[in-house]
Amino acid sequence: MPVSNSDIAALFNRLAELLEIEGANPFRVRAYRNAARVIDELPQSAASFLAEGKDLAELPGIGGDLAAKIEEIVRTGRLKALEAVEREVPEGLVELSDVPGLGPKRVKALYERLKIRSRRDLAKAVAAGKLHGLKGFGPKLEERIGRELGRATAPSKRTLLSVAEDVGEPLLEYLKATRGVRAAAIAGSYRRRKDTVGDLDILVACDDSAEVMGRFLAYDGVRDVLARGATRSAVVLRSGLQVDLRAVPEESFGAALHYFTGSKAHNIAVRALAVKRGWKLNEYGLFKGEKRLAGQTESEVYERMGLRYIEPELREDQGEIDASRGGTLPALIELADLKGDLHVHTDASDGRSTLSEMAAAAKAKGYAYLGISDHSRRVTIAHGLDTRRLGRQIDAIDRLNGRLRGIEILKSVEVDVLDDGSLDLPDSILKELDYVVCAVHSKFSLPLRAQTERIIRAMDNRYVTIFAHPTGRLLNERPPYDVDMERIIDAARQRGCALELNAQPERLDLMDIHCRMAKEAGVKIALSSDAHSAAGLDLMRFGIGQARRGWLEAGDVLNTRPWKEVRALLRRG
Ligand code: DGT
Ligand code: CA
Ligand code: CA
Repeated sequence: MPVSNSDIAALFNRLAELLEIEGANPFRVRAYRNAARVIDELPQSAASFLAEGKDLAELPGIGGDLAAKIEEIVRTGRLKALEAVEREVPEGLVELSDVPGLGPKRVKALYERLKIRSRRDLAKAVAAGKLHGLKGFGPKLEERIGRELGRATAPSKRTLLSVAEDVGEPLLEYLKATRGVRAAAIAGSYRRRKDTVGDLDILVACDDSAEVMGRFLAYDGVRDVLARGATRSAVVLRSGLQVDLRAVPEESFGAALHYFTGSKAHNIAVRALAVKRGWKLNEYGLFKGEKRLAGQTESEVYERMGLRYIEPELREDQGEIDASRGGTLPALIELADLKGDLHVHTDASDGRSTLSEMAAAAKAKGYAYLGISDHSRRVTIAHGLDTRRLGRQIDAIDRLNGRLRGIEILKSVEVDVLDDGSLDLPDSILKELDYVVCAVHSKFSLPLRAQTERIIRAMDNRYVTIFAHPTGRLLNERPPYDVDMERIIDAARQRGCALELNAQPERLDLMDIHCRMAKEAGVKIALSSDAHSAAGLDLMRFGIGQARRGWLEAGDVLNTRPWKEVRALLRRG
């Protein structure tokens, strides 16, 4: 993987932060911060910039010294200057500057005046009242720091659902193959198809729990055993993911599955309904006094409670219980509803499969159409298409369609939204396409209003029909850019644009809550794999999970329809 611009920016920002803690010359600190911003906003990757023989020193704010450092990072992935400073600054200080309310300047003051060099030192000093009267630390700030320190330390990373699936499904199969196991399932956030999971909660119904527990602890992928018991054990797998296993009798499996699927908020709300009737609901069953009313299956539990079955993806206490009682639950979209995919790449840009390989794979999945949306020219790292190359692709698709039976290949592009909201390709070529996907790949740090208006301006183009991965987030890597989704949804509605739900496991963008907002506004969703290879078409299942969490039904999603109907919906006035 080439070093990305955001990697380079992160190294410079960290260097600036450490230098500031060290009390370095403020101009130097600012120069590195500036460089980070310039690189971050560069419309092209620094790596390709260099590969084209261009001189980085010509960029604003980048002198010869910075240019050499950028080149070092691109070549080696490292920055020696940063490593040198990292050796000088006590480790705890860096961690301290992550405490909300404490920037590098305050960390430096704490270190110099009170010899505070870790979160622990700081917690002690706060408790002892040593921050009183320290210049720059008023009572409000002191209170805030105390509060922040009381919280758990830096949030640990959650595991992507796709990674949890890779690790969890083989383990589940292994447990299912144990003698005496009647049923087994992964519950928790995994079953609710959340984009990330904190840990896996596996449930088994079995005759002999000791046998299952023994086999679980002996699993090849186990790194540490955290707890072992007759009906409950917990381990950490080599991937770092924690797994809790619970064994229950078969007659309680449904109640336990309901309990451990959660969410906690959903459980509490359902249990309150039981209590209202004078019943008791827990992981063993639904009881009236000593009498078991239900428990073997989840459906039975819901039914006995007077509720229609609630799909796991909806169980967040976001109105699903009232909808269940009132008979207004959505009929959630399923994978089999999809008739095509509207956003995939080929090896013309950064995909790894050819046009005809992608077409064959889509046909094998039973799709009636496949939309090719390769990158446009400005995304140089992805070898984006200019007008001439896109024109050639259009001809190639026409020829391919002449040969293919049973599937139609659609002509599209993932056109880059430029800094001012104009598009990276002229209308003269966009109008030759079946539809146009647009997306943001740069200037992630624009303020809320400017970013929102930039995107709305892109949607103003009459050929744009789908706005892809609308918030730009990359799970565990990059937060969403600042954008007013309410305004974006409203603008999409006015212009007859659709919003994409990108099924890539690290994107899942739109997020669930925004899917629901879009649905309520009557804005259609394009559920797209954004596949970069033939195998990538299968990532669609993660998008389906997110769509279901967003209460989407087949009718809310464009590509559950035949292409003719999609085309009619996308046609702009
Ligand atoms: P995660 O692991 O952070 O992604 O989220 P979950 O939802 O998997 O949560 P987890 O692993 O802590 O617990 C699994 C399920 O167990 C949770 O969804 C609901 C249930 N549960 C856990 N603690 C409680 C509780 O205190 N009360 C109730 N009613 N249910 C609980
Ligand atoms: Ca969990
Ligand atoms: Ca758990």
